[in-house]
Amino acid sequence: MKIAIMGAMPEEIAPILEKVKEYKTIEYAGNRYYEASYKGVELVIAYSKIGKVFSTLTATTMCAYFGAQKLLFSGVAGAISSKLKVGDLIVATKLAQHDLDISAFGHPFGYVPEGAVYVEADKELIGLAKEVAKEMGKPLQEGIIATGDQFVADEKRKNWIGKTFHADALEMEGASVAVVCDALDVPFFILRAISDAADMDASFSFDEFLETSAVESAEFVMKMVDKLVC
Ligand code: 3QA
Repeated sequence: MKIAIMGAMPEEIAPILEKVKEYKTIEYAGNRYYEASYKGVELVIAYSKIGKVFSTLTATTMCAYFGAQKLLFSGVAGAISSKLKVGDLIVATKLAQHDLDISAFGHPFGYVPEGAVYVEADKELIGLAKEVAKEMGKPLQEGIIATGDQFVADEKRKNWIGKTFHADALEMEGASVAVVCDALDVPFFILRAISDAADMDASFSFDEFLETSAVESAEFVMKMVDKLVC
């Protein structure tokens, strides 16, 4: 089995590379991919760079070029739900693109013809995550994640996204990764640890908590890999 572990920023995959210790670096399409063998399974690890376009490229490469059969995303997110505080973990049940807008033609936000507003994540992987959370004694929230090419640092924008998509958290890569995996029939899982509240203090909070929250998420994802292996 080959499993892809993806992040958007170097900080999001650093704890994973630390854990696998030995890996081979492959350059492809302007990015670095790290191949490792871990407890008998093959891993391909990469950060895409920020946003929907780069994450689409990386997710596609991991699945279509490297042949990953499952994709686990690990990273940080801005909270929309007041139940999510810095460091808390959220797993996406489904994802939407909050900045995809042809509403001028009467279509709902996030929708384009032949697409869908939401892409659903793999239920088995979410089930596995619940087991992991229980074993670790860590609270894990489930919810809708909204994705767009925008670092949201504005209460009004955040509330609009929350209301329009019933979203609990927001980030910049999940929904594009979801579209790729759905199209290529690769089960996927998007996990995020909260780094900020997407409000006027978001950039400061993000800078302060990026590393620690990225570690929270990465540790959980590696526990998922351990479970998938046995
Ligand atoms: C944005 C990162 C991108 O990969 C999405 C973090 C956390 N809080 C968010 C928010 N709005 C949107 N997304 C997020 N990730 C970081 S840009 C700063 C880069 O600094 C999730 C996320 N409020 C680089 C150094 O200058």
